[in-house]
This record gives sequence, structure tokens and C-alpha cells, in this order.
Amino acid sequence: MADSFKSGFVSLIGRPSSGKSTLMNTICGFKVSIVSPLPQTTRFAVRGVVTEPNYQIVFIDTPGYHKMESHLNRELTTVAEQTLRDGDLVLYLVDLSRDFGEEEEAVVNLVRPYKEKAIIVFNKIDNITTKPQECNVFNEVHSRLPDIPYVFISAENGNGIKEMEERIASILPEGPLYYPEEYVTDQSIPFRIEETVREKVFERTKEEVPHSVYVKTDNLHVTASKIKAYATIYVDRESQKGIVVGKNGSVIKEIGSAARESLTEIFERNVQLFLTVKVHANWKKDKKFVDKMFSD
Ligand SMILES: Nc1nc2c(ncn2[C@@H]2O[C@H](COP(=O)(O)OP(=O)(O)OP(=O)(O)O)[C@@H](O)[C@H]2O)c(=O)[nH]1
Ligand SMILES: [Mg+2]
Repeated sequence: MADSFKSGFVSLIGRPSSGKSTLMNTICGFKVSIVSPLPQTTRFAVRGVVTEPNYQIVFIDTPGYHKMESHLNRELTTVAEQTLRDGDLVLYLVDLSRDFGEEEEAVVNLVRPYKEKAIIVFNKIDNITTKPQECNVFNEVHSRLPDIPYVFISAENGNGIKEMEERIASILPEGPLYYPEEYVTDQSIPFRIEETVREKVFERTKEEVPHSVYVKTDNLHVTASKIKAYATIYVDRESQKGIVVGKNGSVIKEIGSAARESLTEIFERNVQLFLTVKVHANWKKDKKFVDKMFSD
């Protein structure tokens, strides 16, 4: 190990769709966290690890921060708040291509008490037509949090990311190697399967359906060359089941083959995936169930 090895936990905070999961995947050079154009894709505090000879950064992706009155949403908000408290450093992601508003203001207020350990990351510089300093959201956020250093990046095409990573590494405290060098994430095989299937549901369904889905791995056989998994996609209502299954099973077939393809890449193994769709009526409103879902 080098003389002064630095390490720490970096929380990614920001409103839904600001690009937190995309940034984590780009930095880790690996698909660690699922991504979609729809807000509220991430539900759990997923970890992605970057290890270099003189530092290790553990990034913690969080659900997009917003206030809404449902038990699931309250849980998502709590995940973000806890991660913020626990991190050595906070990266506050702001989408430059969207205007400032109430939702952004809520994140500004959330981050303010942690300003000593925060960096503002203005994202999506590839998606604006003016200079980043001229964007409405840049001025509104910067004037409210003038003491926090900031960077401009594109999580999508990687612009500014290496500089940001080195800056983070220079700020982190001296510390141990928290994870073995080859680690990219702390997620279990069944969790990755569930998240990948959920991502494919997000890509192929609309309106309230993606947010009404959770996935559970029922049975799993893992060998060095092969993974065989049985998983169930649960929906909130009977009508959603038809949408996820599709005409003659066309949608569920597409979800299955897209998920299988991604999982084959992730695990570098042959993957067999068997999916079923079931109704778990009103699961999002079932406090006991949602609590259990978030308690590991
Ligand atoms: N053009 C552009 N699009 C981006 C960039 N970063 C992310 N996106 C897109 O923004 C959308 C949301 O990205 P995510 O990474 O899922 O956002 P998130 O902050 O994790 O969202 P939640 O998990 O819902 O809170 C996706 O369609 C991404 O492809 C970027 O730098 N440029
Ligand atoms: Mg996300």
C-alpha cells in the first residue's frame, strides 16, 4: 500500500433524474446502478467502488430527493437523508438542463447543513445550449450555497469526471481499503437480478406501472459458468399485470430477454432467467411490507 492511502464514502444526492446513477456507473466504469429517463428509478442506497493505487472511493447512489406523501416515497427520502449524514463527502448533483424550482430548493436546504463536506456537481453540460454559468439553475443554486465548491460535468459522456474524481480523492481522509481491490459493488447476485429486471420494466412500461413494480428472486442456482434464476415481478393491481405481460406474453418476453442480455454481461456467465408476474395488491401502501423491503 502507498504511504498515505486515502479512502471514504461519497454520497450522491440530487433530485430525481439529475443523473446520480449514470454518474456512478461512468465513474465505476461498470453498470452498478440502474438508470432510466423516468424519475424515481433508484430505490436503494447502492454502492459502487473505485480503487486506485493511492485511494479507494465508495460511492453511494441514493433515490432522487423529493417530498411526496406515500409511504414508499417517505422511505426513499429517508434513504437519501441517512446517506447524506453518513458520508465523508457529499456530491450534490444538479441537472443544468432543467430550471430551478421547489424540488431543487428542497435539495439545497437538505445539503446546506453539510456544506463543509459538499461539492456541487452541475451535470449534463452536453445537454445545454448556453454556457453552464448562464443557466438559471446554476445561478439559483450557487447563490444559495456560495461557499460550496462546484464542478461541471457530463455523466453521460464522461467530460470532467476524471478531474472530479481526483479532486474527491485529494479531499478524502487517510483511511483503510474498505473493499477488496477487485470489488465494483457490494450488491448480491439476487439483488442485481431484481434491479436489472426492474430496469427493463422501466424501459418498457409507462405512467404509474414502472413505479408500481418490485421484483423478487425466488430461486437461484449459481455455478462458475452459469446462473439460473427464477424471479417474480410484482405489480400493484390486476390491470397492471396485463400491461407487464403484454399481448400473448410479448412484453414479459422482451423484459426477460433484455434482462438476460444485461445480466450475461454483468456476471460474464451464461444466464437463464425465468420470470412470472403476480399481483401484490396495494403493496406500496402496506407500511409493514415497505419497511421490510428497506430493512435488508
Ligand atoms: N444528456 C445527458 N443525459 C444524462 C446525463 N446524465 C444522466 N442523463 C440522463 O438522465 C436520465 C436520468 O438519469 P439517472 O442516472 O437515472 O438519474 P438519477 O438521478 O439516478 O434518477 P433517480 O434514480 O430517479 O433519482 C437518464 O435518461 C440518463 O441517461 C448527462 O450528463 N447528459
Ligand atoms: Mg438513480
